[in-house]
Amino acid sequence: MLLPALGMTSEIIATNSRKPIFGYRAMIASMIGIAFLAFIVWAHHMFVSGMNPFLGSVFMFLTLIIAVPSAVKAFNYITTLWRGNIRFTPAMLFSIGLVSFFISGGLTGLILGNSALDIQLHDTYFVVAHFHLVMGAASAFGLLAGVYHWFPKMFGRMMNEKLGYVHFWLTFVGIYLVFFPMHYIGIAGFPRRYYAFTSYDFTKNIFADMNTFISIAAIFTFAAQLIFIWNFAYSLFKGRRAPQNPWKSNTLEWTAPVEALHGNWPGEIPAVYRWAYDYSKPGAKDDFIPQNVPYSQTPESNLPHENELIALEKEIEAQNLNDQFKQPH
Ligand code: HEM
Ligand code: HEM
Ligand SMILES: [Cu+2]
Repeated sequence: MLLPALGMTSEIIATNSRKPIFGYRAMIASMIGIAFLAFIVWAHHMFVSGMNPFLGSVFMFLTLIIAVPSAVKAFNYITTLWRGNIRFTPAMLFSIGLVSFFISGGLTGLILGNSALDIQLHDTYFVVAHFHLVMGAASAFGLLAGVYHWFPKMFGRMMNEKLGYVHFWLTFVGIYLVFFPMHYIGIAGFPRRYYAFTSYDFTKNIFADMNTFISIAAIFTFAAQLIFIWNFAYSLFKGRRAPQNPWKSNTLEWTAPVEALHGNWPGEIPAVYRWAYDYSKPGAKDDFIPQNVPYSQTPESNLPHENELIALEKEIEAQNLNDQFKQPH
């Protein structure tokens, strides 16, 4: 659930920091690492199932290794922001929010991953807090960031920024108010999956206030989503017309017209000459160079090895590889 959200976040944070994503290769390796390790950690949900404690320690080890690629990603997001020329668009705020939830939810994953601690915490609200932050909140923020970022691409209109900011702050604060207190009641021993906490003596008085607080915060957070729904619906019909490339992004989707044409582009399919992260390149005229701009057009900012690629570009153009993709209209 989280990996697609992290992909969108990588794109949005780089674009709005006006910087290449920090550690591009490490980011990809971490994604693959997380995807792979995810297959061999399942028994961390079974520490108290009566399994052999030695097997538990093996799964504890495998589980805790996942913290390494996770931390690489978290640090690289922060390092991408570092000294960037940051644009706090609503999509950017939601992406940064995702990183915040990913860190706070991931840290409790480390705690739960220790079988000795999990014996105490399993089936308590500490777990509910953990997975809502890392799965519920972080993935939802990735989705929302994606909608704010690509809305102009999808519908040709801009969403209202001010409503986006209000929506972000209410949701961001709201989610922490809902899920953070769950850590405390979880550590205090409050169990999950009880349909009514008022029916048991050990939960009746001790945790009631905190639970009431969580419920109120949840209603408040849900209510804040109405702002988003309104903004979405209103902007769909009445939003300001979007410019071709509103976030000054490098990626190819922003070169296609808004109307969904057969084959997406009216004429030739654009060729990709460079990676997606030529933001704030030293010497360049603008702080972004879209991927369909050949190196031969940017002599002022090319690195030596990129200059060598110009010869290759000519070769490709000569062969006109685009021909085979040409669509009749
Ligand atoms: C640093 C990475 C993570 C670690 C070390 C970790 C570890 C754990 C552990 C040990 C548990 C079991 C707790 C228990 O039931 O006693 C757990 C529960 C859970 N985790 Fe994570 N987690 C991590 C990241 C994630 C991510 C990225 C997601 C989803 C996007 C996720 C979703 C869940 C869910 C849904 C549960 C509860 C399952 C259930 O019992 O209903 N976790 N986590
Ligand atoms: C404001 C939004 C949300 C609130 C207030 C909320 C609240 C809760 C609460 C209180 C529980 C625990 C029930 C119990 O153990 O007695 C729960 C369980 C759960 N929630 Fe959420 N949730 C929200 C959003 C989400 C989202 C977005 C996801 C997934 C992406 C999610 C996935 C789950 C899962 C997997 C469980 C465990 C169900 C089980 O115990 O079998 N929740 N939720
Ligand atoms: Cu798990």
